[in-house]
Amino acid sequence: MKTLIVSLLMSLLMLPVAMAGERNEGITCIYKGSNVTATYDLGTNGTVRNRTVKVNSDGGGSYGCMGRCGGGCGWGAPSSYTKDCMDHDKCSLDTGASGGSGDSNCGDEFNHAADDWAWGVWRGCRG
Ligand SMILES: [Ca+2]
Repeated sequence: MKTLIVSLLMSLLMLPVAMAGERNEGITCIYKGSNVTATYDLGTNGTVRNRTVKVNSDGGGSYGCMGRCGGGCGWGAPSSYTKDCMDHDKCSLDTGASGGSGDSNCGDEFNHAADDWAWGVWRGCRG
């Protein structure tokens, strides 16, 4: 019985990991000019895409600074470059996302990037 309860608890703990098509990678710094693999999924648990993107490259339109947290290239305030922000930028660029956390494809990536946006500079991820 005890084994059953333990394995049940284990599977409950593993559930969020197993469900995540794309995961929150904490605040992982990325650096301008380097190539990183942007990962996102369609929907919130859909087909995962991996795409190589050069950090700070110009994706066109409002995606002039790929991997930078916050909208576009900003207005001069310090911002950070992180993996989760790159995932969200690439997702948004490829799927034409809008609406931040409410976007059907990139809302989950947006939420994963929120801590990066808030704390990335403080954590030393200024690119
Ligand atoms: Ca997604």
